Amino acid sequence: MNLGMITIYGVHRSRASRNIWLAHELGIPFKLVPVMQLYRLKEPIPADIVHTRSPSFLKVNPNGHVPTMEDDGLVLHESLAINLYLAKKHGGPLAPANVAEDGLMGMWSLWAATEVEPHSLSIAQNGPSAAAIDSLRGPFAVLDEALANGFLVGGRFTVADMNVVEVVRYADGATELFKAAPRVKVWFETCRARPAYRRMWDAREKEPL
Ligand SMILES: N[C@@H](CCC(=O)N[C@@H](CS)C(=O)NCC(=O)O)C(=O)O
Repeated sequence: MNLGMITIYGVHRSRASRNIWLAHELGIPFKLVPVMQLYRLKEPIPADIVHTRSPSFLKVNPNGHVPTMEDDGLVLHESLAINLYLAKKHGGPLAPANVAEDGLMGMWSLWAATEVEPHSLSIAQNGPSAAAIDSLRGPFAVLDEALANGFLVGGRFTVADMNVVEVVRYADGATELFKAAPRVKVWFETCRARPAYRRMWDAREKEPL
């Protein structure tokens, strides 16, 4: 098994944060190649800035999105899939212990991407609209119920929690959702208090807006 250094394309202020958090949790080295979201840049764009529509980056990810990860010739897009891959590759408590846990971790990751992210992203980008909050009441109730054992899978902190926390985070501004889901609130704070998360977040805060 190759355990060499992986490359992550993106910046801390992007969904690459999910992969950087996991790399810190796993204690694996990585090279971060800065690729900025095009929509964050003002014209004229300096020639030395690589962004999501730069021809050099489109060769790596024709979707024109970050993050992308490279590991010994394997190129993966999709932040949540990258996390599932890295967790499984490196094993340990963050990874599924068996096929059933693998199924659950995949389920929660897809649930976050489809049931939560469209609405939580709308809150992050446009503020907590009534429509976005209403759309998230159901998913937050489901999540609250699922957290009866403290974490989503196997009663321990895993990559499933990381993937869902990172998507729920976009709804952080909708405090009423967290008030109505006390287990979600505790779990969210517990996961974000982890040293690996703080390390990612501190670096993120240092990046220019
Ligand atoms: N589903 C993808 C979404 C990737 C995505 O939309 N990334 C944003 C940054 S967080 C991006 O690259 N936006 C720049 C653009 O669309 O030009 C994932 O989870 O990796």
